[in-house]
Amino acid sequence: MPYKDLREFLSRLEDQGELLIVKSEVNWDLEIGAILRRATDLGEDWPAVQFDQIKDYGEGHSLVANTLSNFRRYALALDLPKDTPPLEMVHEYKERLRYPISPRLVNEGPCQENIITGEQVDLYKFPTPKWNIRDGGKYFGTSCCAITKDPETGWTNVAVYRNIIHDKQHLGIFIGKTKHAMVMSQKHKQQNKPMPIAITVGQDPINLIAGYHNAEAEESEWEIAGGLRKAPVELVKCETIDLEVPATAEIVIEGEWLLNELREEGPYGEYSGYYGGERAARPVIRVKAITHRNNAIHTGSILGKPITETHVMSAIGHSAKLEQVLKDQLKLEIKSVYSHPWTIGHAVFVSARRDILGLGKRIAHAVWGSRIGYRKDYVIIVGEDIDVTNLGEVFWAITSRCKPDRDIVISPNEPASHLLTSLTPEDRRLGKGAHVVMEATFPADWPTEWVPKVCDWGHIPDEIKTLVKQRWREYGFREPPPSQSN
Ligand SMILES: Cc1cc2nc3c(=O)[nH]c(=O)nc-3n(C[C@H](O)[C@H](O)[C@H](O)COP(=O)(O)O)c2cc1C
Ligand SMILES: [Mn+2]
Repeated sequence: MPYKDLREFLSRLEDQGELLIVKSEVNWDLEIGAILRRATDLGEDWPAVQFDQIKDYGEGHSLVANTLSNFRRYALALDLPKDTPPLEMVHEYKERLRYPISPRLVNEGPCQENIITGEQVDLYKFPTPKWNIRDGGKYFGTSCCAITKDPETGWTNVAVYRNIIHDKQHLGIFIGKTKHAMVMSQKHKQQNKPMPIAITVGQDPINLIAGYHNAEAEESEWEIAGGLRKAPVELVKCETIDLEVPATAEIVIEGEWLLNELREEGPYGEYSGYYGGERAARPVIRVKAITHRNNAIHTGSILGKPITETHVMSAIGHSAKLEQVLKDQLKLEIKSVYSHPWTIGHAVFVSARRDILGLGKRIAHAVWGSRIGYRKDYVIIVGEDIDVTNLGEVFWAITSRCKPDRDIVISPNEPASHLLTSLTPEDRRLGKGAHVVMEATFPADWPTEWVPKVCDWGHIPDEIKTLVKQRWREYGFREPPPSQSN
């Protein structure tokens, strides 16, 4: 990897014109959030942003956001050329999943250049924005990794769960029932022991990608991070708890997840594009120590309406994991898998052969049977000729090949995310939703003569294609970019 930590990655972004450093003073109270929202809504051409002067904080307190919110920056994080098309990134990610690398324990790291313990701990010393107007408070952890250990097996989990600041020494945590740290916390509770938890803020982007990865139980995301960066993640031991954290993290919270305390948390502008996780009593972390690098860089992730960082991350990471399940593990005859960023990680488009009876349903059941796929509420099957990264082509396939009463099957009472906004509040609480499979391919049992012929550039005879391409400039057109000149 050409970068070893967040700082080197930021230099790389700057060299590539993918980072804007704002030197003017900005207000943590809604202004930073609004700047990032505008840059997000204006489209993918906008850079990641580093704020160096934040009101009430002064020198030496920077905050960076939107580092992975477009495909170019995601490609740079994977050390690929920045114009790598999404499906190539999916394949590369899936390939790297085959070679996990264990983390390496080192004696010291810059994340412990400063150590604050006991009464000195004050979460408000770090520039945490109030991101959105309806947020239930200041969210310290948005682009963060929570590290926990299973008390029975010693398995280490790494995942991104949001953290609100309750007071100087307490954070709240918002976490789904099936998430690994939640399962581990219940085991700690049974043993009547508060759960040690470390939260790192400001890290190598690969660690964030790995924290977002839907690893299986007993599988450590550190090994996946090692595979993705093709080198081990270097970890150091925490000062006050029995956990290890990345040596180059900017800020590390060392704490314990309390057994018998809940505090009101939420809502927050969520990845669904709406405020989500309405105010309710949720688990609390008591902060025992904060360690940080000199001039620590705080990172944040603005979510909300697509396309934000999580949508880019789900488009590549979820698609890679699903492709691994469908193609490599189950050997289903599929071409491509894509969870388009505008589907907020709740749909998957799969292109596959049309003529294998029952293949579409098998794909859907396989998706729903997997950990990564059980909340892919919409499985849409298209033919091999459809580009699954192109929403227009997918909708063309649906409207031209899918007969609703024949090709759409709805499965009620399926597990659903508690953030799914199409559900009633009661069903959200229960996690009760529905799934649908839409087969947007002409039926497998149709004889070939029934299958309509597509009328596009592809059906033009080769000699006429060659003639037209040769004379293209003579007609007065300019050459199309290489990616479109088939
Ligand atoms: C920026 C960002 C914020 C996230 N916030 C939360 C959250 O607050 N709660 C949650 O349960 N999952 C959240 N997630 C999703 C989890 O990180 C993801 O599902 C992860 O795979 C869970 O890991 P686990 O399987 O080890 O539990 C977030 C992801 C990202 C990228
Ligand atoms: Mn996990």
